[in-house]
Amino acid sequence: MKRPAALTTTFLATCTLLLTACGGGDTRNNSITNTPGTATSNNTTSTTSGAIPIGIAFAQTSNVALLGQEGLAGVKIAQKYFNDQGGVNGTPIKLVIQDTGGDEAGAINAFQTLINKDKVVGIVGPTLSQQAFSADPVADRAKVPVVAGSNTAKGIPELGDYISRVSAPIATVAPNAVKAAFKQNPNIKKVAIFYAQNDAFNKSETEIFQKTVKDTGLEIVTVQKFQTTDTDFQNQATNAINLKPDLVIISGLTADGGNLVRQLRELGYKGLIIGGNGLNTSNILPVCKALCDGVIIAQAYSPEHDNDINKIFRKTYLEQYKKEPPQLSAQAFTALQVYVEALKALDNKTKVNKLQLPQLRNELNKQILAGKYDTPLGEISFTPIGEVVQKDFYVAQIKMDKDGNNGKFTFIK
Ligand code: 1QQ
Repeated sequence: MKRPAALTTTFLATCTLLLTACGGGDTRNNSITNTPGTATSNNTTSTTSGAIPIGIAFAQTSNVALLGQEGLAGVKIAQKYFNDQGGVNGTPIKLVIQDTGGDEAGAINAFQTLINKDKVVGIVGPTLSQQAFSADPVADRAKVPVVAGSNTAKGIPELGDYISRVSAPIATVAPNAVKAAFKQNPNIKKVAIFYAQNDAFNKSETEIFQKTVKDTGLEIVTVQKFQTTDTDFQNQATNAINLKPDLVIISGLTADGGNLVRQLRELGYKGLIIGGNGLNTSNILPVCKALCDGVIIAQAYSPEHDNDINKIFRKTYLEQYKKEPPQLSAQAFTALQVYVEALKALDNKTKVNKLQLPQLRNELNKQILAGKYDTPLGEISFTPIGEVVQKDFYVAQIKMDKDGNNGKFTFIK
C-alpha cells in the first residue's frame, strides 16, 4: 500500500499559470548547478527561455559522488539530445541540478530546494536508496513526481504514489551474478559474504545474495560486516580467508568495495569475487587497480543493446568519455527520457504551459506511470505502484591491463 499523500503546500498553488514563471534563471545551456544548501535566488526567478525545469538530485560531493557523477553524465546527454529533438513539442527542458552530498540530510535539502524554490515539475534522484528512504517521502507529501535512476533496494516504489524508478530492483539483478560465477566455477561450495551494514541498499542486496547462494545449494561460511566509510578490512578479510571460501560476495559502495577487493587479494584470496551494484562503476578501477581483475558484477544495461536510442546514447557517451557507457549513466538518461516523453504525451492532451504547477505535477505523475518507453535499457514500463518493468539483464566482469592503470567491464552474459 502506498502512503496517502499530505496536502500540497499552499505556495505551490501560487505558482503562476505559465511555466515560464516556475523555472530557474540560466538560459545559456539550460542547466543550473547548485551545491548543498547554497541555492540562491537566481534559480527561483523566472526564465525567459520558458524551458520546463526538471530537478536532478545526485551526489556530486562525498564518497557517493563516485556513483553520482555517472548519473549526471547520463542526464546531461539526455538533456542535449531531447532538446535538439525539439524538447517537449517545441519547448525545451532545463535541468536544475542540486548536489545531495552522500547522506540523507543532503538529499532532503536538495529535494526541498528543488520542490519549493526551483519549482521543478519532477525530480530524478537521489543517488542512493539510503537517501531515497528519507527524501522521497518529502516529494511524495508535496505531490511531486520522483523517478529514481539508481535506487535498487526493496521498497522504493512503495514509498509513495509519486515515487517510481527505472533502476531495476536488486532482487531481479543480483542473482544473475551468482549464476555467472557458478558457471565459471561449478566447483564453488563455500561462500563468504561481506556487506556494509550502515546502508539500506547494501542490507537489501546482501539479503538477495544470501538467499540466492542458499537456493543454489552453496554454503555461506561467514557473513562479515563493515561500514561504507571503512578503509581497513584486514580483520574481516582474514576471518573470511581462514574459512577457505571459493567465492566472496561484496555489498558495499565504491571506495570501500574497491579497497576490500584489493585487501582480499593482497592477503592471498584467489577465488572468484562478486561485487554488488555499489561497485558497479569504473570509478572502482583506480581503487583496486590490477587487483580488480575478474570481479563479476550484474548489470541492468548493456552498451550493446540493439535499438536506435541506445545507439545514439552509446555513441554520444563514447565520444565524450572515450569509454563504454556505464549502467548508472544509461539509467539516468532513461529517467530523463521518461520525463520528456511523458511531458510530450501530456502536452498532446492538455498544453502543459496552461496547467498550474500542482496540477501539472499530478498529471505528469499519472502519465509517467501510464507510458511505455523505448530506452537504452530496452523497452520499459511501470507497474501501477511505479516499479520498472524491464526485460533484459546482463553480467559483466572487470578486465584489467597488467599494469592496472586501465580496465573495462567485459560482458559475459
Ligand atoms: C542503491 C544503489 C546504489 C548503490 C547505486 C548507485 O543501487 O542505493 O539503491
